[in-house]
Amino acid sequence: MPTFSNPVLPGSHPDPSICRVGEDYYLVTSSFAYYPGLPVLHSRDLVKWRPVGHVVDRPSQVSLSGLDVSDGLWAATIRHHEGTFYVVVALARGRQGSTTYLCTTTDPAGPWSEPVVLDAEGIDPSLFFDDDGRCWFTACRDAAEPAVTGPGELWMRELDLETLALTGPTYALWYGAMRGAWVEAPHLYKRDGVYWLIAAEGGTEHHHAVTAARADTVTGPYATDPRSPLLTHRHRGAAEPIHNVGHVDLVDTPAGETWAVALAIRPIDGTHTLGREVFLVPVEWTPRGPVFAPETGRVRLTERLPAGTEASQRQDTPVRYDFKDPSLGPDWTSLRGPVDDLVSPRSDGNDLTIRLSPEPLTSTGTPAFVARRQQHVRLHAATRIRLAASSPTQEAGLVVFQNHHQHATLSLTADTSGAPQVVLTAVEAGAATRLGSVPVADGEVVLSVDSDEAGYTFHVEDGTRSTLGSIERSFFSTERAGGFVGVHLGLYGTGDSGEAQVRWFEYAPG
Ligand code: 6LW
Repeated sequence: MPTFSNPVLPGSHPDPSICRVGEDYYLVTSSFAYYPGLPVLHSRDLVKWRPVGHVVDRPSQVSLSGLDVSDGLWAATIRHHEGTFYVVVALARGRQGSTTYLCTTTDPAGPWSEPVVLDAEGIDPSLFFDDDGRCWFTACRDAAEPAVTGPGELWMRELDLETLALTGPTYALWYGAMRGAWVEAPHLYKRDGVYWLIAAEGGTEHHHAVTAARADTVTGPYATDPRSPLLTHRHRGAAEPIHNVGHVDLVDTPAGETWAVALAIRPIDGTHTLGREVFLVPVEWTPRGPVFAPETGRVRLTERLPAGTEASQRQDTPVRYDFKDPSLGPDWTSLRGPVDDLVSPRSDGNDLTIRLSPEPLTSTGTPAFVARRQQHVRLHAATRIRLAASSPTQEAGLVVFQNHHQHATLSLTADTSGAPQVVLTAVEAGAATRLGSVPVADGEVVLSVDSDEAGYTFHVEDGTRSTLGSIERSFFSTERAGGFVGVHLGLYGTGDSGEAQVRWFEYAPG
């Protein structure tokens, strides 16, 4: 039987939402404080995905400034109705709560509209278009009753498609099957006349689970599907390679199958660094409701291909970015806003210029920083860079970035006498520790990092190769750093003045 490999989107791509138009699937994932925000990916077979754009690609749309890396754009839902694509998303601002936005477009590659603010409380908004063309908005919010931890109530209001405003009464739909905590990620589907409210419960970590309720009318009452949880790996032991399964969205294929996209992680010795990834799970609709992974009851690393698709596999090939194009391309992101004035390919097609900026990586502003997701635990990343630094306050180089409080830099800089050197620094909980340094020759150096299950080892090559040190893999894990994101690998420059030139950046899965 032809198979594919899960995850279909490795690396930090949490909270997937999917829709289909004809033969085309579109998927969005959370992007937090990374910019541009809300990547939109396209596929014809559910297995191979290509980034086509972002919902948020202009600073006028939303402000991410001042946010922690794991705040920002959370858990969007994408839907298509009569030629228009709709995305609803919550912008989380830590203790200051969240704002819900709606963006629309006729072309998912963009541009998407300026966002409309919806008068909606809570997170994880979703939309459901009923057969009569009415649109129903759902989300989760804190419940007054019963007392639970985190969001505990799924609620609904109609969305007026003319005014793009919520209208009419608010319906409290459901408090979850487990009534424990964090009933979230609601999506509504209709099958054979029955409305199915499918949600996540237990929180996005080990206890994550998919649960469901059903109703005969869209506004309820909803009754818990007693088979809940319908999908979870929380009962599976340490030998299970995939954990924290939940937050599903369902899509029907032209061949008549249903598949779910789910988030899950691949921990190693109890910690994960790549973030929450997208897994594809077969679903069968039965008279009793949806059955996830009907043959095995679990999400698998190797799964059968969707019916009607040709042999398909995600690509795990090395990439070398040589910055010949005027734009960096879809793999790269910055923090909280555009960095065109700080990090840009040179107009002559040679090199990427990084203008050093005083904004440190530990700030909640927009440092001179660009990065791409780490999508493979085993990996070699390298960059060829030059910087005429005259003091230790000028630095540029490679960064392994978990968040603004937790990262490591391998920087080309100068010592106090102005002689060039390369320094390895680990930042944990915002405090920096220098792990190693080595003098280097004037001119270009190659900075590199090798990552595997044990850790990250940092090298410099200036004619002679030196190893500056290693950091254990769990240092960069979500378990240690907290938050919701996976590691990004990138380039940065800090200082009051100066420019670094980057000849290339290489990402090679090993
Ligand atoms: C998201 C919520 C969650 O809004 O984490 O999966 C939040 N669980 O559904 C951020 O990704």
